[in-house]
Amino acid sequence: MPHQKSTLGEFIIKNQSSFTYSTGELSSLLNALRLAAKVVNHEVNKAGLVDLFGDSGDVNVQGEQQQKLDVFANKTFIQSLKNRNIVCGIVSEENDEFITIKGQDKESNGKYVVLMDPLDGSSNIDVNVSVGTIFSIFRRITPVGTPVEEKDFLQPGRAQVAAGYVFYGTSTMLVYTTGDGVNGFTLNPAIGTFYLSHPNIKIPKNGSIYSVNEGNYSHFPDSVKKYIKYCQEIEDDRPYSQRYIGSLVSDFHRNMLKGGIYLYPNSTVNADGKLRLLYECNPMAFLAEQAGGIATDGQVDILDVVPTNIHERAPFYCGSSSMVKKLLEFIHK
Ligand code: AHM
Ligand code: MG
Repeated sequence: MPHQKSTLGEFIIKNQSSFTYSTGELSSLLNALRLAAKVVNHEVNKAGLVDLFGDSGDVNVQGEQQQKLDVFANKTFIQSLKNRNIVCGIVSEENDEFITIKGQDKESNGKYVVLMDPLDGSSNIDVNVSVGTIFSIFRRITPVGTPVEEKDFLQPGRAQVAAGYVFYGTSTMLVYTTGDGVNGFTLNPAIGTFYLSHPNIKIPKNGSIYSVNEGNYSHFPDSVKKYIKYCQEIEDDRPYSQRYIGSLVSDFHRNMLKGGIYLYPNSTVNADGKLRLLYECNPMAFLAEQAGGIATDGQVDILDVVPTNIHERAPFYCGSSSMVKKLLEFIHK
């Protein structure tokens, strides 16, 4: 029999002992996410067959149309997390307010809070382009047994205990970190098991891809415009290739494996950019740093930003360390 790769379930258990004060609860939480990912994956893959494309008719807190699959993914992840008495609260892109979870004894006994974008890049669903789930996990700061409070969610990204994403693409992957490197697992759809396919991922120090919605160019800050022109110059290893899927998980994943920079700047139309700090930028920034890359809002590391609102946005520049440093030179000139 050929050598079998470790499964995600085995990997989670094996690494449990490396968490400080580990009691197995974080492992159980990760397993809840693993299960929900499989359910959502199944649904994403048959969306075209069962009338799951299109709008649900509802509008979320950002004023955007919610897609049917957004709603399904949101419900699935929330239910899976609720089933295990480990999480006391959830922030979701799809819910205006944070969700309080009470255990069977009606107390909020869970130790952790989860912040997530249950189906990111959802404008791509109807055209069969990859979408993803993004998650961020913190230990609560209020005492166990008391109701979860907003401040439990408003912690700087540096305090994350785990973060990751599920990538529903040509193959489905779950990529996550608990602060000890980044590991990627690919789903074998025939048997419904994630296998360790990308151990200890490192972002190449340099790359030749820049990813940005260049249609917004006229609205960008001058420094970012100049950096984009730099990427396009014929010099040394440039021009770089421009690759932009418009699905953060996919763009991030490609750049992490191949080397590159992702930019979603502030602009004259979006003063803080578009991406949400707590469930888009923070988890990606944790992964990027763990893989040897950099994530910044242009002034400070994303992980050091102190949030004041659960749905706040932040400019986001992330990827290969040399490329992000070069961009920062332009910003600070
Ligand atoms: P969403 O959460 O509404 O799906 O929006 C987030 C997405 C990211 O995945 C992607 O990187 C970005 O929005 C693309 O935005 P734009 O279409 O403005 O380039
Ligand atoms: Mg999103």
